[in-house]
Amino acid sequence: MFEKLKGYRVEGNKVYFQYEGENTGKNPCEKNPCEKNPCGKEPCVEVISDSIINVFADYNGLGHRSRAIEWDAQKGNDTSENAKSGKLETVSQDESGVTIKTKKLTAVVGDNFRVDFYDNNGMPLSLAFRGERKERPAISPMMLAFLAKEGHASAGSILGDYPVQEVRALDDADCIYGLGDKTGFLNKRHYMYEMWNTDNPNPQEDNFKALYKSIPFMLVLKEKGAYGIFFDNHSKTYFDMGKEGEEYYVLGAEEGNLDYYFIGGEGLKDVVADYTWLTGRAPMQQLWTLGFHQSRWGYETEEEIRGIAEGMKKHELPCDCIHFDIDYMDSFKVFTWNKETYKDGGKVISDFKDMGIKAVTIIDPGVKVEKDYYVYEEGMENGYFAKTPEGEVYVNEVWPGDAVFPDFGNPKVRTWWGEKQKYLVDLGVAGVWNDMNEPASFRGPLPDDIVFTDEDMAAPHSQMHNIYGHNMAKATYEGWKKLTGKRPFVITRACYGGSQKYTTGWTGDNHSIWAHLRMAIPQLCNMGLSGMSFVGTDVGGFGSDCTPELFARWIQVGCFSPLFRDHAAKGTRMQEPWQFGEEILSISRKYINLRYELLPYIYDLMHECEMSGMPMMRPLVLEYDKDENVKNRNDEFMLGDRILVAPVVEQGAREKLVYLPEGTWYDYWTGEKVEGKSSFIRKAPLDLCPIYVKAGAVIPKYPVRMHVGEDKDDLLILEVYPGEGTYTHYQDNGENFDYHQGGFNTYEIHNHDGQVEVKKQHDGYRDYGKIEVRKSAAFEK
Ligand code: MIG
Repeated sequence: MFEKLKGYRVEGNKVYFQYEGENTGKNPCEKNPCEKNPCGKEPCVEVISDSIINVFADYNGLGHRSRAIEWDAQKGNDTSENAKSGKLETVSQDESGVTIKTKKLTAVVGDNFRVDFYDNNGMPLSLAFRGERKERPAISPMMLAFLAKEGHASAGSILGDYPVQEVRALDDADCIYGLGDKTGFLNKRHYMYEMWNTDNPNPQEDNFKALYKSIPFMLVLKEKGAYGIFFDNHSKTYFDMGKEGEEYYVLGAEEGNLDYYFIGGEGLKDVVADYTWLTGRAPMQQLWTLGFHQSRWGYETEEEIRGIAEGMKKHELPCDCIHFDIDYMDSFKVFTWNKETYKDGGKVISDFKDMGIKAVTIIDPGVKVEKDYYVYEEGMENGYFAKTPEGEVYVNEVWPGDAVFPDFGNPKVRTWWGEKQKYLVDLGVAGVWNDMNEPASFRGPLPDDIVFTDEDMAAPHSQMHNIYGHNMAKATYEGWKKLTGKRPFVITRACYGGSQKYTTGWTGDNHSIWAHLRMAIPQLCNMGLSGMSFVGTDVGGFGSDCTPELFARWIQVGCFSPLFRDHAAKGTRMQEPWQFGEEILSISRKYINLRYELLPYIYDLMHECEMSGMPMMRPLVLEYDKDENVKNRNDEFMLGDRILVAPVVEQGAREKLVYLPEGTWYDYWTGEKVEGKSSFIRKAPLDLCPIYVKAGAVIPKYPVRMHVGEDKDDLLILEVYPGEGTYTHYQDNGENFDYHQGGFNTYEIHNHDGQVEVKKQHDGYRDYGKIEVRKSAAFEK
């Protein structure tokens, strides 16, 4: 379509290009005929910051319609770096094309709208692919039909050539990370994925192409340098990460625009910082959200769920939250309470509150079709539900039976949905868990042409699907913020790039199988690299029956996952920590206690995430991206930059092969010193998860408590390790937005081999009752 480059013009930070053949060839927008700007006339390269460049071809004539980048919403949430904005420094043209320079990057735009990116030393970061694409052997229609008989439906997929596409070169050493919530391993190279929010309850395998969330963002770690590409097209997109051919990857879509952000950096951290600057950073949550959460689908009565709270106390298990799954609703109608089985909602919740336990309730999008049901009636009166192309309200089936789907892309619907939250707020609920918002449906998927609203215009389901959960979470977040003034706690199953501004997430319906415990590590780490820092898996596994050993090992991973929630499906083996006998109960207590000790450390990481975008839970490669040994490491992870966790994720294993990157480390349990860049075997009986702490570290801790609000003399413990180190500790009220107005303290802490100096840096909140320095076991060795 774009052939020979004819010319260009500069407008501020944008450069527009004129091509021969602009209006010829394949029309990428057959689905939505072009009006204003046919076939990407005058594609554009725009400098967003010194290290971010947008590449854009306006195929549908609608301009950028990003739902991930919302500069206004992003203001309050990232402070220091908001000032950063780039400038186009120079534009020049020679035979290779038009060269655009910023302070950090060079883009060269040539024929066929090929864009190459270099750092400012002339080192190529990412080049358009120029070779021949590989065609795989075609299969005859007859053979295809034959194969389909045994269920090989996807056999015979041939070369993926998409109306909207970008094909870029891969170097041999390149590793690919990110892509949000995907199955499989940390490094996504050689695999193929789709971005289409999908509820598929089958046990997820490495070869699944899509799960509930679509975050079309990839990071490429090169032998030297790193970059990211955010393909901001929220229709169904395809990410062939070197499956079709070894030397290139393909980003494709059937509709929407070619609209991607290139982020260049020296290392992965630069790319994560820039991506989260571009799409917004996960803000601080309330402190209690970092506590332990207990949940289950199928606590059928008020007595049963009360028994869970009592069980926590009886077994001396710290707990901050119990989740109310769909069982609490009247006939699965959202914003109602089942008075028969769950009695007086306000009473249970306030009794829980007296025990120091918060309630989070599930809310699905599907609204039951029922005359006189207020949510349905209000929505019908105002035209708030999605419609068929013929203008009828669209009905499909979900939990309540026939249900209709709120049109969350309409700002009025979001406001309404936000106001509906008052029902929960008034009951004393502390947060909302959004499920089924892919949206999922029982009578087949929603057809592509169901009509939704995209802010100020109608848009089909095919374009609104991937941002449905995002918009629902946004509505929920904004409603809670207005109603409570506190940091809204929203957990979502489906989302899109940028959703981290509004919501935390969990990975949906995993199973109680070892493969899924193993998968949890790369899955959560890649979500963190994709902006979603506050995430967790269902500890113990959702579907299938958990075993005592699996539970013990899973709680050891959950302990370090940002969202630490035990959850299981109706009909599976009971899965509270006391269901597996004394040994497993005491292992659970040990790790839940450890979690409560680590709260101030994890809280610091949550603050760091809001400031810099760095995820709380991280793959080793984020910290050590020059270390070949960690580029494909799936079975270890880090919590921040100084705690390394090497959990056992194999059934029967009582040893773990541990790798530590460069530097000096200390065994958390024994204090033993280990030099990094080495592998060794650590004994790991069932009650032991190998943990290593970096030399010079200061780890802020709290005394164990039964819930975060419990008074423990307001004591902060600074656990120190041999070596030299500095650390910044952050403290605020853990609840509202006062910290955006300076209501916080920071402490700069210097550790000189156990001699500790604490200096208050920012003084905007009350002091701790007491700060105590404790030397870790490493000093005794
Ligand atoms: O189709 O609300 O992923 O966590 O317990 C099942 C019942 C619907 C799916 C969620 C799961 C939740 C369950 N839900």
